[in-house]
Amino acid sequence: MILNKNKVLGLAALALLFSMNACKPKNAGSVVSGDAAAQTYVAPGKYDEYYNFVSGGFNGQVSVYGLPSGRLLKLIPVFSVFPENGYGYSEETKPMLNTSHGMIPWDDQHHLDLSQTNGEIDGRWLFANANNTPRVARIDLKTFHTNEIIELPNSAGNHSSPFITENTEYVIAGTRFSVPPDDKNGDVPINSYKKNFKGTISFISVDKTSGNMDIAFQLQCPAVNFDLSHSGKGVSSGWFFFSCYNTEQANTLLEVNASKRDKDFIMAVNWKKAAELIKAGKGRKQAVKYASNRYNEKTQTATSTIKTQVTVLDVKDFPGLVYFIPCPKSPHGCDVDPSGEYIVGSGKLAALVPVFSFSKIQKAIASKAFAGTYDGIPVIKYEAALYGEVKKPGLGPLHTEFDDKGNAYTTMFVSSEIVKWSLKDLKVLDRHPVYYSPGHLMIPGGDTRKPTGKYLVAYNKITKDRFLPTGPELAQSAQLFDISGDKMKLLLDYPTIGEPHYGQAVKASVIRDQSVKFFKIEDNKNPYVSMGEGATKVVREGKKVHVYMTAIRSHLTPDNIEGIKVGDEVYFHVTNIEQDWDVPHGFAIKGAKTAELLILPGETATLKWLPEQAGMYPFYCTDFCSALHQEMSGYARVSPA
Ligand code: CUK
Ligand code: CUA
Repeated sequence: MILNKNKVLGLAALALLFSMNACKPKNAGSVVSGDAAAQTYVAPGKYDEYYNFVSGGFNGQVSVYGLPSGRLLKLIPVFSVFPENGYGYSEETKPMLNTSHGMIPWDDQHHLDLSQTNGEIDGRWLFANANNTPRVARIDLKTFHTNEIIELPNSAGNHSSPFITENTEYVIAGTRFSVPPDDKNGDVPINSYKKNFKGTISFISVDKTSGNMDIAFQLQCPAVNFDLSHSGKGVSSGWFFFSCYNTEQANTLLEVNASKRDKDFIMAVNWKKAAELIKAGKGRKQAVKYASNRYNEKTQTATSTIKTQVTVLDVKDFPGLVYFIPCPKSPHGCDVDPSGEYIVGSGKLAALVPVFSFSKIQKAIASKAFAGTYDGIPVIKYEAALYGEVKKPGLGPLHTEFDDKGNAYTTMFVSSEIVKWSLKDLKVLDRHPVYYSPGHLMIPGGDTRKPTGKYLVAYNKITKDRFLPTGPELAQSAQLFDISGDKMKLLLDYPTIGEPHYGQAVKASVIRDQSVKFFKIEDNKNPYVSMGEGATKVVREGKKVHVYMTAIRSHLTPDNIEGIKVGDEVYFHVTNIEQDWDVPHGFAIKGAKTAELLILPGETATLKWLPEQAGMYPFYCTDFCSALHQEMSGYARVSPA
């Protein structure tokens, strides 16, 4: 890396603009009044009104909160191993984290989208992206289990993902880093970017009944960075919109290279047309390698399959498929209003928020109001697509959501505030400081056809001086606002887990009553299930020792195991034969280099153990499950080989 003096100065200026503490709100100490407490108080024994799913960022998980209380309900392990319940450690769940690079125990999780029917949240599934090793996960909202993870070839930095179409026809994922396609030699000079690198958008189909995902097709695009996206809806049904930065196609993203253009792009994709072209056989087959991992709730076992082909459409070969719309400057958020008519681009280095009109875009296409082409793709004239600009909204606009009254709310990262503005006349109506530097915000249903208008949550990057200090590392935070009146009202601060990027929320009633309380033991098709204590056994197959074990209050059966030798591979297949809600049992054994198991009623989970030294190894239940929990233990004897 070679820096000249101008580049260093340019970088310093950018760093200053984005320095997290540059703009601390003036009334940083503001206190909310007593009725805010009443509005967020959920009495003991009462349920919250909303489920709120929040991305975990660099912890790779998804957390579930209740709103308006801000109470943490659960952490759903998705892309990272979770020693607390053995996710990624148990034999049943290990395949979920398989990729074409082998097993990966971590990722960076940014965005969530709830499945929709007719543009409304239907409460079936939650989709989550992994940024680092590109993947999309599907979480089943009956069990809150990660049921599927699919890897994305031709991608790197799966950031513009996973945003879904109105009827969950597709989960859509745009690559943040353009890379040489997987079937080309990727071992090329980095500065051959313009020649060898490509941007890719994946269309992942979702089976209407099972939810099973597969890559339906991919669009090969110019080498820009896709940052965020949202589906068209209503009038813009069948279209998808992506924010693109680094339209300079610079191979070093130092500010002088990647942010020198005054405008980058929103890319509009006619996905219905793309699907028709694929159906008509216009795609080309490309050799790739990607993992498709599914967890089967019946066999309670995950399997991983490596797939070897995708169908690709080169967008430049199909006129009418995609268009670029200039958007100032390094756009981040790309949000579509409930009617589908307005597309909001948030240029994080711009001092305005451009709002594009879908009907004007259609007219511009029909009348060829183009300002040239970009890598063979028509660029619509800015003015021809523009509905208007929100002037002086604040500094560092990032993300926008919508309420049910025609208002939009945009986060201002640099000036640390939420700005409410009217979609009709683009006038700023209200602004409220947040503490500090908000990334995304979320209104329940705020990216769907039917937003609610009661709450808004800001997800902030900086919390210093808001909570008790905990050393150099502080939790990031969420702030709950009441948006039912003309002015936003701050109700509650609460810490989050990992880095919250995006969130989703839905009325609790949509999900609550479908929740599985326990698994029926007679439905358990795990090949290593023990249907009762009488079915437990220890079976040796060469070096493998299978311990079929049951757990029920308050014993593990068998609890004395002899005959294990150093060098054996021991598999503890533990079945929790309880048939009641909320009675998990745990399983851990001394010296195990994996994790514990947490086994839910009716479930079987397997811990693999490789004893390396002769000796006596106690094992026990880790979850205080009854008055005799401490008695729920046993011994495994290991003899020399
Ligand atoms: S990004 Cu995190 S603040 Cu990954 Cu959606 Cu904008
Ligand atoms: Cu089972 Cu403690």
